[in-house]
Amino acid sequence: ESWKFALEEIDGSVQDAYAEAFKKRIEEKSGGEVTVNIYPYGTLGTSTQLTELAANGAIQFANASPGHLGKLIPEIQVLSIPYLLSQNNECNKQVLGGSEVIYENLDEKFENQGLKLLTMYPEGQMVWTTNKKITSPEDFSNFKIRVMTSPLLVRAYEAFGANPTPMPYSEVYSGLQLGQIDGQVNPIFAIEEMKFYEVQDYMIWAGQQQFTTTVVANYGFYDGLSDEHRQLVDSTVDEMVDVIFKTQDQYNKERLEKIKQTSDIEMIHLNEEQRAVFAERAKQVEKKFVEMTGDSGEKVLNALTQEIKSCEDKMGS
Ligand code: 6CS
Repeated sequence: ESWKFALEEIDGSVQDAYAEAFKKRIEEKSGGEVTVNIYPYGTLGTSTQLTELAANGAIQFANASPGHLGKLIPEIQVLSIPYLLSQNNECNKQVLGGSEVIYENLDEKFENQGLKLLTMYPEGQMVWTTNKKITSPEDFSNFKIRVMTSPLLVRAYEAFGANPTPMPYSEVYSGLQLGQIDGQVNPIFAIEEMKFYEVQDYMIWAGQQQFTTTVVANYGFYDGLSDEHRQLVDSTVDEMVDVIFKTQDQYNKERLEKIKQTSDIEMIHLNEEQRAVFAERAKQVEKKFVEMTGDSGEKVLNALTQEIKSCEDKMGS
């Protein structure tokens, strides 16, 4: 048996590290009975297209990031509300990797789209890269910032005072180079491997957002697995929670050093006061989210907020 796993990121990325480790485990544990083929970004299509392929069963597994999933599953955009996830990434890992409340609330939404939600994991703090120094919403005036294609992200960056432009990942580098956009936002490892830092002047930390992704399977495929194979998938997904958390942390640290060594891009960390101004604006985004998703979205929002808070209380952060 052969399973296809499609990525929204290129070779050497965090999603690639996940898929490689997943593949290795599945193939070993199944004694070679199952093989996994990995399709990095660029081989099968944009994020949106990969989700379609997984939903229609052309592929068995795919990464489907909330940043691109919002039109199909509006509730998943809860993960795109700025300043909602924890500053303590350990809590994000725990809640995204294991919270039954969150999965209970989201399972059905994915199933309705032909998808099985297998797992969610953080890939690192998202950093703005820009051609202009941005420290306040006023600085964002008339600033074209590329966002992923989920509708809530447009709302979020409007609330921050910018002109958001949704576009696929593959078009960002040329968009920056040609001046069609003035900036974009992504975790550090991606800024390095996609070379965005080469065509930008600033990297700006505002603490607003953790990049998160989901791994989905085709629903019919997952549902039709033998008990043995379902157990194989489920146990591997469980094991991967800690593995990928360490990897993303390491990749983001290493790649930041690489950027520092190879470029003179200016790095700016917004202070508490500057962040608070953006955080205040994020409250409008939370409202928009509830408007967009109604009761079901509000339930997910409340569950997530509570789970994060109780983790932070436990960890004393
Ligand atoms: O910005 C994007 O569209 C993409 N960024 C990352 C880090 N992963 C996948 C996503 O599609």
